[in-house]
Amino acid sequence: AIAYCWSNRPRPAAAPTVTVGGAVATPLHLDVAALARMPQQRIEASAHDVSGIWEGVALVDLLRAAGVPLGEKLRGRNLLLYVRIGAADGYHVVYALAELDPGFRDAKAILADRHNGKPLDAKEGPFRIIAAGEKRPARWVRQVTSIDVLRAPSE
Ligand SMILES: Nc1nc2c(c(=O)[nH]1)N[C@H]1C(S)=C(S)[C@@H](COP(=O)(O)O)O[C@H]1N2
Ligand SMILES: [Mo]
Repeated sequence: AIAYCWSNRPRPAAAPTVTVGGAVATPLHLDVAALARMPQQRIEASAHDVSGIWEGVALVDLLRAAGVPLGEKLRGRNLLLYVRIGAADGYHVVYALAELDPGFRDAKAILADRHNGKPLDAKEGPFRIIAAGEKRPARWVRQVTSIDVLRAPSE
């Protein structure tokens, strides 16, 4: 006789992912392993009572991989593009695309998966945005699930 119900067996949860979508040429679904294959950046940052060293992938590298216009292509109507970061708790913030392009300004923003050398804990991670130059940590979104490129209306 079958001693257990197959569908009730415990199984590992799906690996957490971040999606890069919206007005992109190539939507992406990234897990920790996919992010680990990309160039890694490190930001030491502090804003109010949030501080430490975070490591992860530059947002601009994720956006480039998704085919978002950057560098010389970030002009005219493309300056209406913005990047909305969404989190598991429903929190959302935006960065203008130009804020994230080092061809435009000193921009250092990462999708971090490590804080002070360890994977992010459940409250913070597994993925968090950390941007250098912020005086308040309100856009350091914890528990990131989505990165969407959108265009503000021009009137
Ligand atoms: N997902 C998510 N991220 C968030 C917030 C939030 O409510 N949800 N609050 C922001 C604000 S307003 C602050 S001050 C910092 C607080 O960071 P901490 O929780 O690491 O102290 O997280 C930011 N990131
Ligand atoms: Mo805050």
